[in-house]
Amino acid sequence: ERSKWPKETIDLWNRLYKKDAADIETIQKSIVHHVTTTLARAAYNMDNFTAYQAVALSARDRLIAQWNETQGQLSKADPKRVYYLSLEFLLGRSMDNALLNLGLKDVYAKGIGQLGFRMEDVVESESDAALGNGNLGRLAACYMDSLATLEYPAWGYGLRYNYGIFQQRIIEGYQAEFPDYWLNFDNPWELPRLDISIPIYFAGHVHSFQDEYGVTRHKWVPGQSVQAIAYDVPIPGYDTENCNNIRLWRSKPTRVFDLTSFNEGNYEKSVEDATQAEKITSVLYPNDNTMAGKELRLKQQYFWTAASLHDIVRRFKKSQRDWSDFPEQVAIQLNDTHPTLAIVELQRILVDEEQLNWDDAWEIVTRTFAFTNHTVLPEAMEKWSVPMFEYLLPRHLQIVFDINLFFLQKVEKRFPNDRELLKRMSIIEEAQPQQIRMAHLAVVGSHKVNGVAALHSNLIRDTIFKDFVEYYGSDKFVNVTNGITSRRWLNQANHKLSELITETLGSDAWIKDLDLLKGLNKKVDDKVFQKKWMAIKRANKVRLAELIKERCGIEVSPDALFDVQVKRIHEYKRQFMNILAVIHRYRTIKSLTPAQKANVQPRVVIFGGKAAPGYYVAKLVIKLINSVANVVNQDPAVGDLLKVVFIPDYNVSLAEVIVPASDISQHISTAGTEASGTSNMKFVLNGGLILGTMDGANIEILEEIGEDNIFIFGCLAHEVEDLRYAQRYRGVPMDPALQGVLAAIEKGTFEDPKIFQPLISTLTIGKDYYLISADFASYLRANQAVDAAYKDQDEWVKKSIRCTANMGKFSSDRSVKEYADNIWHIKPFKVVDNQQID
Ligand code: GPQ
Repeated sequence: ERSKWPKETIDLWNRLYKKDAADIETIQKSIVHHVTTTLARAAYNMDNFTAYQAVALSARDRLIAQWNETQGQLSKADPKRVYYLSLEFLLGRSMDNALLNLGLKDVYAKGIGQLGFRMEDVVESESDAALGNGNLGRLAACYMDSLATLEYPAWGYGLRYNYGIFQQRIIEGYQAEFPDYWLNFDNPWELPRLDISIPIYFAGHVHSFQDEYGVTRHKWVPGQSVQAIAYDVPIPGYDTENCNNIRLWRSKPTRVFDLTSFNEGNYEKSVEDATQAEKITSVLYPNDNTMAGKELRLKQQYFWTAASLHDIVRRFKKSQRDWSDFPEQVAIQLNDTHPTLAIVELQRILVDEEQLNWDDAWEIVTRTFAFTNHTVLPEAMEKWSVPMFEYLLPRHLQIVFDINLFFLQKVEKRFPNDRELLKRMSIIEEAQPQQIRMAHLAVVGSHKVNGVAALHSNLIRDTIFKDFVEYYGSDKFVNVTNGITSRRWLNQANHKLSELITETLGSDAWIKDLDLLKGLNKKVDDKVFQKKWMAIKRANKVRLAELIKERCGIEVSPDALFDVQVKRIHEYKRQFMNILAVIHRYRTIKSLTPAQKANVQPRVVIFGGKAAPGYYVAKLVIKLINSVANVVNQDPAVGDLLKVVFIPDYNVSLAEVIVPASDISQHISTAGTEASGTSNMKFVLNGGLILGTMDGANIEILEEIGEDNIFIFGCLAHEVEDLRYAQRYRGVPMDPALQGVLAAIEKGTFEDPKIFQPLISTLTIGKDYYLISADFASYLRANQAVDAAYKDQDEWVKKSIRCTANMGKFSSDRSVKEYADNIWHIKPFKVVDNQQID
């Protein structure tokens, strides 16, 4: 303990420990130092990648200093902290963000410039940290940025996968998946904590016994153990000394992994088991909005939640407080149901290890946890088969059954003689075999449950959690509309626009207070400002056009309307409907006279996104897009009037180029299916308009920016059920335009139609679950409205400015503050820059 250090030692330490100055020479020295020592390279042997590594290591030194300072001061003050448990953190690149948040972007650019490198090239040398599927993981990353910026004491907990989300290549129009071994080069953005190694157990059996007071107690006697090793990822806040942490766990074998094999003297089996241990954190499951049900995934979930809780409990115990204070010191947010086992694990620790009685323990547990739901899609609801669960976690299964028993007893008391209700609410689904419903467990074990946009939060109250709302009352079910960080999604990704905004508003305070963008409303009619605004949009489109040329070999005109749909490929997101409308547009153009063609608004339709490797229909959509692109892009009768592009391997850093370059982006899910969407916010923040349905956060975006600045079409969420019913039982005919499009595919306009038959059959009358036919006519009309509006560039630029100006609500700073005030009850803790120990 440093309080026991002799005074001379403390003085010596304080004399030696000085934070690096931020002048250009100090920065250059540190870069050169890292090139020649850490990286062991000679100056003449330096390329862009080496320059990136050296700048990263140099920035990392500063982050570590801030990290240490933050964590030291937090340990001492010991305020209530929030722990954000997420199986996915989709961080993307870190260097640019680290330099921005440290306030050193310009001086580093100058420094590396004088050493002969362009910062843009250096930035491009970093590959993405892609430990996530879609925007559930990106949301976690935005929230970590806001938590640090707002100086909240917060830690993220996740897994350090060896393989992130797969790399997508397009081969003959089909998606092919390749492993993303992102750790090929050292990762400068993590700090391995090889000393923090926590044993995690699996399998075995439960030993029940009477304690000295005659109370029946249970002890888990595990059959396997592995080690969880900590890797810390510093998360600097913007314009603050605070630096938070994401702790990612990596699995390693214990000296003796499988006790059974070892005891049986089966050496080969022991070695085999040891390699199994490393597999736990090997790969991120590539499913978005669907549940795979694999045993290894359950192992991942327990491994991660147990290691994280062990860490959290150890930190709490240092304070020597009473257990009843635990919820006063600790808030744990469950990002979807993936970490729900943490509820069971904490109950086990409190009852089996800390010897609390069940009810006191359960009170602590439920006051600690809160749960965010991200979907209502039935195929995404996590369920674990009881036999598999029992094999891996026998004691946890008992606890789940007890939680369920006590819960159902209370429900029965409140609503007697309603067996159907008990069956519906039970954590255990009576199937063959029985299934554990993780969403029910998460609701029962949490004090707050939130959806991620107003519509979605209402939907979960009315559908999947309806019975629970009646039982608990509606206060437990709240809304926190998602948000995005303005640092990455405007300041970094669209630096020129960001500079124009700062110049116009006379300050860069908007970066931390996004509502200040409202000031741009005054400039909507200012011709000079409009011109600058559009020039930046055009430059962003030129940049994207170059990228498209380079990656897809397709030439597109930056003067055309850029129409973008980039997101995971999913039936509910309806990329299929988009490409069907593109076919319609293609056929229409081909039917026009030259004079008529002169009136057509040229359009580039840009797609991007990954499909889960096992999602056959989604992969066929990618194939169809590429087949259509092949035909359309080469048709001289169409020329520049229509181009279709599928950009492969969509990821965060690609999004940073695509988002600022869109005129229109599409968010066209069947109403009621997209929980929120967050890319919709990114596009609009960058002055791109939305073509979308009344779904997720589109609705709230409309409310903020006004209905004249958004193109809305399609049925409403409350109409969906009737439409499906009508389709199924009243024989509503297929939309005629859609019929024409399908006929064109079936006649072989785009490759062998047999390929697309399984896709087309999803539209068979009565089976069109996502209502493409029902929405098709209004979708085509909305597309025409987009064309017409775009032709009037004088009005379009005003719409574009109004979009950006009114997006303040969608800052993740606002979201995080709502969580902090209403759910976590935590307060900011400002780290002071003292650099002295005492
Ligand atoms: N989301 Cl359940 C994912 O990205 N992955 C998932 O597995 C689930 C949800 C998304 C959701 O589809 C979007 O509507 C949300 O905006 C996003 O989570 C963040 O809440």
